[in-house]
Amino acid sequence: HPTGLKVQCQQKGGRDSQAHQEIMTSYHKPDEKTLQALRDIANKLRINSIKATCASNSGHPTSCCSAAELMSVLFFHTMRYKANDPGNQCNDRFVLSKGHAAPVLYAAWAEAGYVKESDLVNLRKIDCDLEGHPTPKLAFVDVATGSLGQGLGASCGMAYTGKYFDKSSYRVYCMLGDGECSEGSVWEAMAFASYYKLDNLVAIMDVNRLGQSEAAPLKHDMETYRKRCEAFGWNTYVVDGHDVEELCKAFWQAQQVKDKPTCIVAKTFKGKGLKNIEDLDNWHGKPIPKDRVDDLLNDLMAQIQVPNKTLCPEMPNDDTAPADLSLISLPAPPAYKKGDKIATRRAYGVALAKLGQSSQRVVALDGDTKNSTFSETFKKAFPDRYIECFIAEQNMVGVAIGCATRDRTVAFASTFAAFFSRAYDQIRMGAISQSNVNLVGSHCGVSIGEDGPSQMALEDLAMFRAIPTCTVFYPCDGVSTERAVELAANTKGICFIRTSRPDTKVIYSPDEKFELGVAKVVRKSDNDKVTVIGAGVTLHEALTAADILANEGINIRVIDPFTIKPLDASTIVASARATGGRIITVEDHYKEGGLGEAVLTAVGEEPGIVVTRLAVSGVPRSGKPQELLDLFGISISVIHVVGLVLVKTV
Ligand SMILES: Cc1ncc(C[n+]2csc(CCOP(=O)(O)OP(=O)(O)O)c2C)c(N)n1
Ligand SMILES: *[C@@H]1O[C@H](CO)[C@@H](O)[C@H](O)[C@H]1NC(C)=O
Ligand SMILES: *[C@@H]1O[C@H](CO)[C@@H](O)[C@H](O)[C@H]1NC(C)=O
Repeated sequence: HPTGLKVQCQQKGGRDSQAHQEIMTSYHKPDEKTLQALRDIANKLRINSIKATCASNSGHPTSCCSAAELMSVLFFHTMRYKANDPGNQCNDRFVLSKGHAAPVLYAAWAEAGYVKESDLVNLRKIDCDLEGHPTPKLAFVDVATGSLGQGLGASCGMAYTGKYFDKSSYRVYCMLGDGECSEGSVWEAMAFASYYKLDNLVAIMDVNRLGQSEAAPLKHDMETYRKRCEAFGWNTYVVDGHDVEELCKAFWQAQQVKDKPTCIVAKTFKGKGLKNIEDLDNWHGKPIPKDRVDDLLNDLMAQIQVPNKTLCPEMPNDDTAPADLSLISLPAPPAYKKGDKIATRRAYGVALAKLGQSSQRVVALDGDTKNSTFSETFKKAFPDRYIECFIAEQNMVGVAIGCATRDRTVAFASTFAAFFSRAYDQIRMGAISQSNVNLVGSHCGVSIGEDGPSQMALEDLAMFRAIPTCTVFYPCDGVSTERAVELAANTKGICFIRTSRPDTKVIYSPDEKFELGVAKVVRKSDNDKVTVIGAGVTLHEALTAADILANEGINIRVIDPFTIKPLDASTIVASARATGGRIITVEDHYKEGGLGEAVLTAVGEEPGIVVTRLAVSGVPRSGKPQELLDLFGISISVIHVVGLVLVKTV
């Protein structure tokens, strides 16, 4: 809904219009009136950024001012988009990676007519979606930014999707700060973009010399920026970031370049246009003091030559159809028989390849572990829908989130579950971004065996449980894995699927139905003495322990939670009540934040239930999987003994 269309401007036709074709073949300098209008808009953006941050008495006006000409030229000369439909799939994308400059983004959308200009002063207020940093609560924001270093990875995902999946003409623009460029994730994305020849991607580095507490390391050393960008395979232009004509030309040139992404390295000044503030230390994140604001606003207004002139962005090509992501289901039920043995990681690959048959929009990513996670099964079936991200997990998660924006794809990114920990900031931001990305972590726990603790995920359940939008699947066999993958494809928010390395027995029949938050009671009698809750490999340990105990005349109940979040509290509580209030949890994860703590939370307000937790404690080591399960107290024998003790002590 266009909230603030102030001066209705008539947007012109798309890129393939005849007038535009002519422009495309050779560069024409914009006429002086247009250039002046772009300068004027830049100053209007400054004015509105200052007014908004003064009204909220917080925010980053000087970070906005360095980017004002860049934003003006991008939004009112270079980018093609429907100003009254910012989320349209045909539009060029813009990612403000330096998210703290949000006020200048909001001011640009006010200038474009989408945001009401009078709303800008509600910046950062509890009842206004113009938050301190951009989030997709706003239709013109695809990914949340503000944790620096993440915008370019997501932009790579959008550009990859535009070029290779949508095969459309929309382009992706990403603005970074120079301080931000110390983040390694920026350079992971730089390497990815050139490797995949993302010529529809433009990065803009706003090199205003300063960071937060001091200057950025390279200051205004533009040649070093150029060399770094070129070394990473980018077409690079070093420009004066306050010269609108130079910017128009550089962005135009970027559109002509084939097979390379372009980086515009813009030399700017922080606080540009603000007397006694411009290019000075100690102004990061500070609103303009009240006693100086009128003077500074007057200075800026005096620069504006044609106050009421608006420029209309050009319309995009209508060459991107909406994608249908509704109900993606397995083309056939799981093909496993009870008693078959298959690792859940291997079943993941089979499941994803099957889903790929159902929808062209299912895509997979991996970080050079595809023959361990079995995403290679999908790659073999659909090579064009597989993105190798190499060993750069932060970037892989960012790219996957980018691929999933605007509902263009259903993305599944896999690696060893342990290595998602280094992308935790991207995952956390993915929740703020309302991302529907699916993450699949193999090689969980000590049951991976010989490779040792560096490869074992023992924190991942805690990590993903803490993500507010996240569903956590922990399947135990081939059938439940296949259903987990199918459910994840259709579940909003972030989904995490935890898969295991060892082969495990298939315990469900192919027609078994699975739902989020619905546990399976897999072993039950009328006189069960204890409820044991296991998941993945430990569910199978629990089942064998149940057999042994049954031979000794003691029946126990065994529960497979299927999803750890949401957790089926009612089944757990009912089972505990039926088994004398006794629960044993057993998990291949550290004690903190895993299955046991999830169960404790579920029964926390229930009187008379006692939870005994078996989990990995301390740093593990190499060994055989079964030896490690024994050593860390999560194997059959330990469940057996603890079960006996609990029953005998009553
Ligand atoms: C990952 C991360 N670390 C630290 C911060 C805190 N922070 C916000 S802005 C900023 C300085 C950014 O400098 P630069 O990228 O040059 O942007 P500028 O404001 O100068 O345009 C810092 C350190 C953050 N937001 N994210
Ligand atoms: C033009 O802009 C000025 C200054 O912002 C404003 O006072 C005036 O009302 C505007 N005129 C029109 C016709 O919109
Ligand atoms: C993965 O593939 C490589 C190359 O074919 C091979 O050397 C390696 O052993 C494989 N790894 C696994 C875990 O299968």
